Amino acid sequence: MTDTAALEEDFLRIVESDQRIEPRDWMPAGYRKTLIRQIAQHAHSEIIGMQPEGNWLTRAPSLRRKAILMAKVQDEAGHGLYLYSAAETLGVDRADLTDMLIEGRQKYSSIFNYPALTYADVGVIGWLVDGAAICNQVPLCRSSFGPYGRAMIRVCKEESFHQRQGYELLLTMMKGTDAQRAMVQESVDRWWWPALMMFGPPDDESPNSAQSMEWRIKRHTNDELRQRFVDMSVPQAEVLGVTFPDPDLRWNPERSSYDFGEPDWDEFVQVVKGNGATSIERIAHRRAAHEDGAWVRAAAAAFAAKNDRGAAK
Ligand code: BYC
Repeated sequence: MTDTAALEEDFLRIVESDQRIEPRDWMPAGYRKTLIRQIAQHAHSEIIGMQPEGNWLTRAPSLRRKAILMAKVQDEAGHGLYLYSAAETLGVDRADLTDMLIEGRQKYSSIFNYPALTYADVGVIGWLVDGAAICNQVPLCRSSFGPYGRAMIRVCKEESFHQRQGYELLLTMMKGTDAQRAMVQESVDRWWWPALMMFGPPDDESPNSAQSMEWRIKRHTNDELRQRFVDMSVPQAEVLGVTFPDPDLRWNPERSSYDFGEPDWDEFVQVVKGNGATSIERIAHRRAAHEDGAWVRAAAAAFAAKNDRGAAK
């Protein structure tokens, strides 16, 4: 057996016995590449994901709502940072990943290319977008790559709080006026299908799923998680008193699950290609924030260099 074959065998034994691969362990080049792609895309999503809600910080309807929203948006920044750190353990540099994002060479979640038009959107993003994220990310806590799985544990705890704050905001609005109830329903109508698209393309069009599942980076297919999310969300919508904009949505007693319609996959492809309603604005905003922060990075580097010189004396 060649050295590489022995290493590969050892790697698969670790993965298949549900132990963790750590940064210094040998790993196939494809495993490293897939993880960098997925973790970087995930980190970028957390950072770009601050924008739709961050947009409402100055217009929150009360001090209480403003404090909650500020905490949530800051949490998303934290998630981005844990994830960039996890990616760095694979030998990439966060600065390079940021460059790839702002140059359009790496993706971020399709969901953040839709605008947040009303304050109900803040609630619906918490309920459905963070809800979909939790559904997707809880299994990632058992991902075979140690730093990613461990980052996900903390992220999921915080996302659960985000989901509940969104639902609580919507429950409050639904107990309000007819106009507030209509605002919630209109928001649900806009976000439902994009939330379903967060899980990625259907299984038969998902090029990465099979290999990622074999390596236990992913634990479920895109369609399995989408179904789980639909089943979880319908009873919550009933309690809230809203409906989902899908005429094909109905309980299927044979499968003990809800049947549901097909998302518009052409729209998904367009959004992922950068043709979403807010795609240009999101990247332009991220680029401007990065450029505005150049002096902070330069000052931090100068400070660190000065300390290093002091330590060397
Ligand atoms: N949007 O083979 P597939 C949050 C890409 S942030 C854009 O199925 P995979 C939050 C995919 O990358 C939550 N692109 O891929 C933050 C691949 O591209 P390549 C973000 C998508 O990786 C702030 C191609 O399509 N969560 O919660 O096996 C405020 C083929 O897809 C999308 C994560 O990032 C998409 N929706 O599975 C509030 C979770 N879907 O090969 C909330 C971690 C697919 O051309 N990521 N693509 O580069 C994952 O679990 C997996 O990467 C996915 C896709 C399930 C998303």
